Amino acid sequence: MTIYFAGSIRGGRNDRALYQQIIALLRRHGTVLTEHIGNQKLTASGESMTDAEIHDRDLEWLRRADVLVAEVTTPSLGVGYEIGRAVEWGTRVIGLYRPSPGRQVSGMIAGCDRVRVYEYASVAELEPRLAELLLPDPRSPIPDP
Ligand code: 6K6
Repeated sequence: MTIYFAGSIRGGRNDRALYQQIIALLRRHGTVLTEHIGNQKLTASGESMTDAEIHDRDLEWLRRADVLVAEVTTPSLGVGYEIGRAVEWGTRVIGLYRPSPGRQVSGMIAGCDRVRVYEYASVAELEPRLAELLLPDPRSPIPDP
């Protein structure tokens, strides 16, 4: 299984250690195309590629992925955009969200019937559920061709 993991970069890097842990779990289930998202050294301004190169490379990877796993707790325009493109292409999308007081996932994500948002409190809780979450949801509508 080819997995595209999405997590906030310019939206804020507070969760990057968590992204690393999730990526390590995902690697047990397939190839993760975006391991750099959890990289401690990757900052909002820290890569030598241009924005256009990043955009084009990431969309090419997303196009190849069987599933998009998006950590949506830290709101990010880029992650929202990737979710939108994946939905448009009929790619399976799993959102991972850690609820906290005063926060809510965007209605455009939580309200999209092609996105499964799984609420979790810790990576330890996520681990035993991951295999099941990565299975196609039989209730999902068949994507448009
Ligand atoms: C270079 C210059 C500035 O930032 C960089 C490195 N940036 C990125 N490298 C790789 N993927 C990126 C980068 N910026 C955004 N993305 C993609 O968008 C990733 O796949 C993330 O899931 C998502 C993060 O979007 P923002 O809006 O939080 O940055």
